[in-house]
Amino acid sequence: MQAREDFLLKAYELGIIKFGSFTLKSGIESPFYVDLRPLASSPQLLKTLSNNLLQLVDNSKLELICGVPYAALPMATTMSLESGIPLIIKRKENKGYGTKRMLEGVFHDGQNCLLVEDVITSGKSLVETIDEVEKEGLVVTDLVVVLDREQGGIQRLEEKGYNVHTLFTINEVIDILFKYKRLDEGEVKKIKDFLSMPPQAPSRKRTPLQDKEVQHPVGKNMIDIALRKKSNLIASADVVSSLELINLAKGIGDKIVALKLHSDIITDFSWDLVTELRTIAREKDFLLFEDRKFADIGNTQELQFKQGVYRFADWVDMVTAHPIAGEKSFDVFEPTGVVAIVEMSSAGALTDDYYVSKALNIAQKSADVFAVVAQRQVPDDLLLLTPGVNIDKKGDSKGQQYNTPKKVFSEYLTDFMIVGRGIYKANDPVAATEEYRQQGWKAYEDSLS
Ligand code: 6AU
Repeated sequence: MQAREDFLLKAYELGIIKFGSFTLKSGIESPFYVDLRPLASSPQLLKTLSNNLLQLVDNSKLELICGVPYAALPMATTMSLESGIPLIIKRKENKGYGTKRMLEGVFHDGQNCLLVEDVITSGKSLVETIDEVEKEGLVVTDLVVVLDREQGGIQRLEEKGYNVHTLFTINEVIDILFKYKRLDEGEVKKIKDFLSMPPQAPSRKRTPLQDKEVQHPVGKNMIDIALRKKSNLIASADVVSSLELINLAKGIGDKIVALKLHSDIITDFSWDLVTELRTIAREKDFLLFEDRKFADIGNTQELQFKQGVYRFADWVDMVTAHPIAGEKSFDVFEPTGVVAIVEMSSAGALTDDYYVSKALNIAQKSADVFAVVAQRQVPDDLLLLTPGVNIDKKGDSKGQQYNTPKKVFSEYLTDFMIVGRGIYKANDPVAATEEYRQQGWKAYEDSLS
């Protein structure tokens, strides 16, 4: 066996490439998913890889090495240690204080810097990185890349005059894995068919709410309310007293589809509150949505849902739950509708493409899940609920990230937006609710054509 093949098989055992069905950030369904970060867990493989990458270029002209964050950072560090060429570190974001530099380390204008990247797809993000490095006065002539997904990235960079050296192409990887029986013929065909077609984003056409194939009664009810009220707004009532909650529910109830609660933040939670909320919900025609984000094994979730102080099972129409504990953990909520959290809105959330694909698979298999919370287009048999929506703000100081109603309805094809502080912190929450209702419904209608 060649050294390259040996390296690849060992890396494969570490889990750097997975086969199945993965929804990428672009919305494209890919039969494989590559993540080279596990390589850092094997010092020996990392060293072998780094030496192989060094051999791809003429080291004599190189003065600096820089890895594109994050997967390539350990590779670049190892290459620096092995070759004696100094490392510089590129930030992902400007830290906003101090030196405000995008590059850290000792360097001066005109030095030649080798860029290291794990995977190249379209090459777009590498072009941006090169730009940032060049803006700091460095010269980039060469790049080394571990895996080329063969989707036009190399050509894009070569057209701009850069030399790109790659260790493997995805087709080579598939051939080697087939040769050593890690993949069967059917899998290879599926992947090669995918690779030979130009990558295509899924249909951007939205299914109107009345045509959605949602089976769950709570999901159907949500759609009916939305059409009756011309509203796709879920208000997140993250207030901490019963009085505030009741006043909010009475004031905005006729403009919303659901009132989302975090019962455990209400200091004076009581059964009187529950009774009053149910009465207002009936009068104003909205659903009660507990955002409990269950995340435990089925048995514990069942106790948390049916027992304790809140006894959600007795009074809420819908609840959120993480699919982290697997499909069976959802079996305890019936007849309450379940909204699976498959992707979070906050910066640095662990819900990457791989997690989202697996979470969507679980959500689609469960009869009790009728909707998901996510920041991307999802399969049409699920309703998409998107939080992180605010007309005036881009985010908060604790990681929340906001989009506008227009963006979530036109780009993610969201069915319902969730708005918290944009409403309950507004000077006039009733007027703010009306503004969000109008903007949300218009953005939805515009996205139908
Ligand atoms: O508009 P905000 O930022 O004031 O509030 C957003 C609401 C909060 C969060 O707990 C919730 O939406 N949320 C969720 C949900 C609904 O599950 C998931 C998520 O990824 N981000 C998020 O903000 O009550």
